[in-house]
Order: sequence, then structure tokens, then C-alpha cells
Amino acid sequence: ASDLQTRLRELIPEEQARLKEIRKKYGNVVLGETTVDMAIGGMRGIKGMIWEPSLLDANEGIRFRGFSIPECQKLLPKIKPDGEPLPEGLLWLLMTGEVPTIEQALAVSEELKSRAKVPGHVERVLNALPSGTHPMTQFTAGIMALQTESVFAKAYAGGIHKSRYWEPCYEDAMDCIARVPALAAMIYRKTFKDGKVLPGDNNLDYSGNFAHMMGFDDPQFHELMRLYIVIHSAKYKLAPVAGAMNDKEDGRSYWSEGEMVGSALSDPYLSFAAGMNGLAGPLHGLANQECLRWLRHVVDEIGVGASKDELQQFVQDTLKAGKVVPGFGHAVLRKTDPRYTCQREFALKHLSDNPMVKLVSNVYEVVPDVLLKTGKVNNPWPNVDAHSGVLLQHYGLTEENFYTVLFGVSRAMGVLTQLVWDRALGLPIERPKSLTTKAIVEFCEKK
Ligand code: FCX
Repeated sequence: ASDLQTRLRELIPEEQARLKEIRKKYGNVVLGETTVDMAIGGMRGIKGMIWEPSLLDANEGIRFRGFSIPECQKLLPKIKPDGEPLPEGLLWLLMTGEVPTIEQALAVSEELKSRAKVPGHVERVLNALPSGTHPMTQFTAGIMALQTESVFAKAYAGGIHKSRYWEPCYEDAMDCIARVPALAAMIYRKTFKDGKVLPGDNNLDYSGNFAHMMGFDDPQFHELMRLYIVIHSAKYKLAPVAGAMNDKEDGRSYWSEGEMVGSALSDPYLSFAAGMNGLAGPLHGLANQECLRWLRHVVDEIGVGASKDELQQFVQDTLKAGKVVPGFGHAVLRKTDPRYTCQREFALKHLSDNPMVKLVSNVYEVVPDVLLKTGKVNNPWPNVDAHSGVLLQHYGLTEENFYTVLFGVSRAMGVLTQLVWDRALGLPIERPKSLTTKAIVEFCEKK
């Protein structure tokens, strides 16, 4: 067992006892109320699930196991003294809640390297897809092809006791985290380059090797990938999915049930692929692709030196055309996303004279006012996607269709960590209650 697995084995009984105690002591405490508006409005604000790796505060932004992004940048192990933190260290933090030593982070690095080999049939599955298949579709198809390797699925079929579910789940989570960079690099090389899959370099860390397999060997780009993976690693629970069932009893009452993919004991590959299909939506992860495209339109139509007045007009035209301004707004956050801020700081440190960086700054000065004037946007401030594309472009990763795959690789760490804890804590199948509109009206009229 690796150090990380050993540490988890020590922590799990403590956490199981803690959860039991929380339930015993506070089980009946009301966390909040659900209104009809919330049921119609995408369940925003309903407190209804356990998610340990990160917490999103509306004003402060994301904290990973209680640590803000600047704190993570300061405290997590690095390979360069003034560099960016290693995602391997973040993975230790997400899994255990503890800031690792450099030795522990490097042990995770080694563990991931030992698990990184992608079986040959995955490339054949990718080759079978028609050219022009979106990289995110290739990514989920590739993850599904990796599912043949699931240790959890085999252990379940073999009748493993439920108290041990977390062990094969850990195997799959770590294998999957280890393999997605090679899968993503394969997709990149096949879709945009010469199709030649570049072998990994065992002397590099997780992020450096990922960049290397895509064909990027600039050490500054490797730094960017470290930061990128850390800030994109969490949060969201594996895709809420309709396993919806409707039952009608004597024509009057209805019930329905949804479930979260992982909670149905679908193995980590199936669950992660489902989550990635959610990430592929333009209001979520695909926004980074859309954002760079939008900036390119600005450049094509006005020029990279667009004045603030011209930008204002461009933003208004975007809204008039019934489109969103990508990279701005958030369902929960109500301030500038700290993930935007740290990318901006990276840009100012390493590429301050890039004209696209200046354009992003000008857009930042113009968009919030225009969005606020609509009177309906709850958060006019930039999110993580407003900056990432310009940074990637600077280092030569110019194919914006691929950007959401980078997001997906990063997110493996957060979502698969929670899946391990879901199984360790014995959390049940998730079934938020859904209602028909008729049932809502009947309920309200009876009140
Ligand atoms: N441009 C134009 N209109 C916007 C907007 C934006 N950037 N952000 C919000 N609005 C609109 C909404 O479309 C909604 O309009 P409607 O009432 O006509 O449907 C209204 O303002 C209220 O929405 P709001 O409550 O502020 O935001 P939501 O929680 O509904 O949506 C997202 C949040 C992120 C989906 C929304 O702000 C958006 O579409 N932003 C652009 C896409 C984007 O950048 N997504 C990435 C988000 C994030 F970082 C991630 O998860 O990856």
C-alpha cells in the first residue's frame, strides 16, 4: 500500500465514527427550506449533499479542505521554490484533509506513474470515432473504454463485503487519475497534431509529463499546468442524472426519483464519464472554449486593441443576440472568482506584455457594468474560464476545442476523491425528490 492509502486506512474509521456522531447529534436539525422557486430554478441553494474535498463560499470562492487558493499556493509542496504547487500534493490534501510533506506529494507522484499505462484498446476505440468528433466526446468515450479495467466492478461481481468497497474504489480512482493525462494527450495529438502518441517521461511530475505528452516542453508551461490542474480540480458532485421513475397510484399521487451516478455503485469510470458529460456543457466546462472564441471574435471584428467603448458595444451586441458573455457569472459565487485572480497574477508575472492579456483586463473593466445594467444577472464578475484560454494560447495550446478536456483531467482529482469517501462512509444511493408541476400546484393549494 502507498503512503496515501495507508493514511486513508487510518483516517476512515475516525471519519466513519465522526459521521455517525454528527447524524446522532444533529440528524434532525433543519439545514434550510426548499421553495417552489428553488424546485423550478435548478435546485440552487438547496443544501442536500455531503462533499468533503472543497467548499464554495459565495464571497470568498473555493476552499480546498479549508484552504483558499492563495493558501494552497503557499502551503502545498512545490518543486521550484517560487513555483506553483504540485497537483499530487493537492490530491493528498483532498483525500486526507492534511497538507502533505514534499515526500508525501512525491510518493503520490510515483504512485500515479506506476498506474499510468493506458491499455491498447483505448486507442483503437478513439481511432474508430469519425474525424471531427469533439475532444470531450472522445474523452468520455476513452474513459468508458478504460472501464474494462475497473477493479471495483470486478470486486463487486466477486461479492466483496460493503465495508471494503472503498478499497477497489481507491484503486480505480488512482488508476483513472493516473491515466487521464495520457488519454487526453492521445486525443490532442490525434485531433490536432501528427497523430503520433508521445511516450511519457518518468522523470517529470504529473503536470509536466502531461504537458510533455501533448508536445509542450517549456518549463513555464509546465508551471501553468500545475496551477491549472490545482485550481480546476474541484468542485462538483458526479453528474446528477435522471434515473427517473414515475409511478402513478389511482390517478392522483405521483413520485419520482433521481439518482447520482456514483451512488448507484456504478464504478468510478462510469461515474467519472457521466460527470464529464456534464462538464461538456457550454454553461459549465465548455465555457472556457466559448470564452476564447468570444475573445477571438472581438479581435477579428474590432482588433486586439479594442477600446472600452467598442468593447461595451460588443458586449451589448452579444446580449442582444440572446447569448451569454462566456467567462462571467456564476451560480454560487458573488465576487470575482479567485481562480480568475490567480491566473491573472500568473499572467502578470510571466506574460504581462501579451496583448490578449491586456484585452482580458479591458474586458474585465467593461463586462460587469453591462451585465449589472440588465438588472437580472446575479453575479457580473469573471469566473475561472475568463482567463484560462489566453494563458494556454500564449504557450501554443491554441486549439480551444480541447480546453474542456484539460478541465476534465484536472477534475478527476476532486470528483474521484469524493467517490472514495462516499464508499468509505457508506453513503447511500442518492435520490433527491422530484415532483410534477401538477403535484406542486396540488401541494401549494392544500397549504
Ligand atoms: N452573460 C449573459 N447573461 C448572463 C450571464 C452572462 N455571463 N450570467 C448570467 N446571465 C443571465 C442568465 O442567463 C439568467 O438569464 P435568464 O433569467 O434570462 O435566464 C440571468 O442572468 C440570471 O442568472 P444568474 O442567476 O446570474 O446565473 P445562473 O446561476 O442562472 O447561471 C451561469 C450561472 C454560470 C450558468 C451563468 O452566469 C452563465 O451562463 N455564464 C456564462 C457561461 C460561463 O461562463 N459558465 C462557466 C461557469 C463556471 F465557471 C463553471 O462552472 O465552469
